[in-house]
Amino acid sequence: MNPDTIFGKIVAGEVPADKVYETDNVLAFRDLQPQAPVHVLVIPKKPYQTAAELAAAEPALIGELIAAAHEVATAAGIAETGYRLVVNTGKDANQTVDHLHVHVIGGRAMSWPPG
Ligand code: DGP
Repeated sequence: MNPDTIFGKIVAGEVPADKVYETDNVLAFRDLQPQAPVHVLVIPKKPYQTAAELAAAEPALIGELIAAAHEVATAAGIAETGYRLVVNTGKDANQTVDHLHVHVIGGRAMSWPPG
């Protein structure tokens, strides 16, 4: 757990965010630096640092995050055209905020593999 991140402050309401989806356990808001027409971050409200940490503590919540990501994609109109879920984990993957976040990215064609 890492409660001292910018995303913890967004959950606490101390920093504003453009929220698009919220439940008791999950929050989704638009990324400040969008990489595609749709770019939303889906986070657990509890400040788990990684997906592995969350999976070990609350495995059902992983399912809630993925379901929330699909809700976000559906609401944004990209569920049919396709979208990418990305979880950057650790330094080499460029995780810059140590509060687990699932990127929901879509609205344009994307290449593979990522750089
Ligand atoms: P990552 O590299 O996977 O850790 O991505 C972190 C993302 O978080 C990055 O795309 C920019 C976004 N971000 C950082 N700070 C803020 C913020 O204060 N508000 C919002 N909405 N997004 C942020």
